[in-house]
Amino acid sequence: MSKESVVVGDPPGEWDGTWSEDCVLSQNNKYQVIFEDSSKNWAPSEFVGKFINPVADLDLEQHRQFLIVSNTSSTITVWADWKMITEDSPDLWVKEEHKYQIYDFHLRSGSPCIDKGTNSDPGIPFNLPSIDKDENHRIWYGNTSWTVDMGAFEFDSEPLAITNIERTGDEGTDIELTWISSPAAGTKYDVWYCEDPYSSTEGWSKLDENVLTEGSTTTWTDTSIPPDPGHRFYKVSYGSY
Ligand SMILES: [Ca+2]
Repeated sequence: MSKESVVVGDPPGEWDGTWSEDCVLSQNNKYQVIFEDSSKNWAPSEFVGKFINPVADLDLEQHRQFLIVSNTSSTITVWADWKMITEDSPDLWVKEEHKYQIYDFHLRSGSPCIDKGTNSDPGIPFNLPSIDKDENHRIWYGNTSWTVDMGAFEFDSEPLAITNIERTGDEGTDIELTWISSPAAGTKYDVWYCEDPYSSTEGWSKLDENVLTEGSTTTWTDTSIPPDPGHRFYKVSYGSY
């Protein structure tokens, strides 16, 4: 990922600061650690999914970044190994007065990384996933074409979501599904159903696979419904490119 594209244009110092307390182990999850800067008044949850280097003054190369799970007005909770950031690394133990920096790796409008990837899978070890790190479509229109972006997040992309379900066919027995899809050539989807998504014994059954995209939405019809179907729940997942 181009460092320039995610750093240039960031309001300088907007999210930087200095901890007011030593970090503490979360009481709710032993793999979460909480930091506090009592001088801040952040919006709750505004940093969820972003990354933080909690010792930016010591780790200038920014190796040490943690995924932010949640935040309150003055605290930030991250996924972290408590032992690693305290006992195993006493020099890097996050204490009061350490400085931190928060990073957002989502591309900004105008980033040179938008639509500059390669849709054709470059192969191992860089297999193109079906979704980005936000679980949105991996290939989406940025500003020039339906081309994958560089980096972990696809700019302006949308999640895969079923937008319409309706009965069709002469007997009204077929069910037509429509979902948000990517028009990128070769994008494929799998269609699933189950009768009780909350059942502990029944799983999802695949109705069809590798359904080719039809554009910005894709429609597929379930003609397999028995005379007395009861309930039927649907989901669509990403097939492959
Ligand atoms: Ca794109």
